[in-house]
Amino acid sequence: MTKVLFIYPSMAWESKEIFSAFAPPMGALYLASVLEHSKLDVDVSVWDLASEPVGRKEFIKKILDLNPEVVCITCLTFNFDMVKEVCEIIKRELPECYIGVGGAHVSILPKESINALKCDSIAVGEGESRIVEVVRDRPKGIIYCEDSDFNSLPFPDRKHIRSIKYGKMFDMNFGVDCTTIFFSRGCPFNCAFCARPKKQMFRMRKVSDIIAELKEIANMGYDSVAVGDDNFTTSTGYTTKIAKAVHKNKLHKDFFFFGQGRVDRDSADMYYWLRRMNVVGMSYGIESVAPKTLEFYNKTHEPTRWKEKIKNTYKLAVDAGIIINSSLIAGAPMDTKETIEESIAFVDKQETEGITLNLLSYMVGTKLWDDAVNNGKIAKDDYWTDAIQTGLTDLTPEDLRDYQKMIYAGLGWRVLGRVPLKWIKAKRGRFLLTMSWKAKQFLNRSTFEALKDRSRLYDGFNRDFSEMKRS
Ligand code: B12
Ligand code: SF4
Repeated sequence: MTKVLFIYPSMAWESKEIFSAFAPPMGALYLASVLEHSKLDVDVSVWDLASEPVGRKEFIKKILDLNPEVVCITCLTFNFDMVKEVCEIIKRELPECYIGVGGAHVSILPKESINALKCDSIAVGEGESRIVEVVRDRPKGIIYCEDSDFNSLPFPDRKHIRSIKYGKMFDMNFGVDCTTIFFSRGCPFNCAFCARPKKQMFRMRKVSDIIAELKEIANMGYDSVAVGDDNFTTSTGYTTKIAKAVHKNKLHKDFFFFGQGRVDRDSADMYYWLRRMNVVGMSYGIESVAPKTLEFYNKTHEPTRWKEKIKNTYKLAVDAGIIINSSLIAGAPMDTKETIEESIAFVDKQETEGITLNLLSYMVGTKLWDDAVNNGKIAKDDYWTDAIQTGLTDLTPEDLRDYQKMIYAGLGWRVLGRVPLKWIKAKRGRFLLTMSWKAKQFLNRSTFEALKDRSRLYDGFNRDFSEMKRS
């Protein structure tokens, strides 16, 4: 029997991040399941180190105890340094062990990654079509994978991470036992800041498979499901079909659903069914309301109609009882204090419960990063930086701190304010109340100052902007 270990590394040893135990490592769970359904005789383990962080010593002890023959690691740009160290430790402690690495970062930079990581192979793209070969034949070098046929994949094997309570943020669980499901893969849009590998096509699944997977999830005892799709509402017809099927199969009684959506998908029929499906929370990538900034981000081909789209969609979401998070980005070269404040004020006025304001990242694989490298603003080997560091914005760290204080101040009460009395007695009402109470408690005891201590996440949430210097 071949011992295979999947590792999803965190950003640093022993680090609890804002998103520790937020979502399971779905890539590893899909690949584990493909191996378990194959003819190979395998003993599979999955370590989600982002959710259950370990120290170096503990990691070495654990891996020596397990003594795997094959280790498969998921590498993103933000955990690259950890992946490198994990590879070094394994090669030193278990020289015979084969190391395969996949994930968004190595798919974007395969050659550079294989040299830097000194692993045995790098998989470019979705690994399901090649994982059996990787474990059986242990090929060396770069392996190119086909986009997976979603309808022929076994369901991801959640038993490996069943003991972890996902759905946490800021190390705080909102009283849910959550897992992730994918209804689609890929995204048909092409935002200039988006760092996913570009070749993956948008693919949908058979609705009957989705229902079967949800039934499996219900039998495992989960009470909430986050839809992991890049955009849950990309195809309104398909999403409506899923929502109807969930309702017909009474699965809306088993779960709260969450997802990420686009505001240019404002179908009243879809939102009617999302309500019946029991979707309670949606996060929307708004980025900005300023047309020039939206153009720079290539967010929409109708930037002047973006505000109207936000209004329409938020009205539908509010009527459907959905909690809304608005995700904004600050730091485009044409952003001014006025445009950022206008964006915050605009979404606030549309009854959004949460606002996340991220400082614009420049990440390898994005158009923005390519342009900035070509213009000499970023070094070719600086794979992840931000607008302030590049000097491509007039914003200062102090401005960002002010905006974030402004945003966090209102969050808890906004949620509480939206719980309609008629829901208070229902399961849904209790959930919203718990969530709002916890958010309020959290905000009482930890101000922005404390947030940054709770996390090492390198983004607008918790960055200590006052320590940043402009280059
Ligand atoms: C869920 C999610 C999160 C969650 C949880 C992460 C988790 N546990 O998976 C949270 C909220 C924590 C998160 C945070 C961030 N995320 Co995120 N996230 C995602 C998202 C939407 C889904 C991940 C997923 O489950 N994918 C589905 C599985 C099936 O795909 P996969 O993991 O890529 O695995 C496949 C292949 O890569 C390959 N593979 C993977 N490993 C291996 C190993 C071997 C050996 C082989 C053969 C193949 C292989 O096969 C797998 C099966 O097909 C992706 C977008 C996406 N669609 O992937 C972004 C994504 C991974 N995130 C991204 C970013 C930038 C971030 C943030 C930095 C955003 C921010 N500014 O705050 C933060 C980082 C903070 C942190 N410390 O974690 C980028 C990463 C880009 C990059 N170049 O690395 C992505 C691609 C989004 C994007 N469009 O830009 N994220
Ligand atoms: S940011 Fe979201 S909508 Fe834009 S291309 Fe990336 S996944 Fe698609």
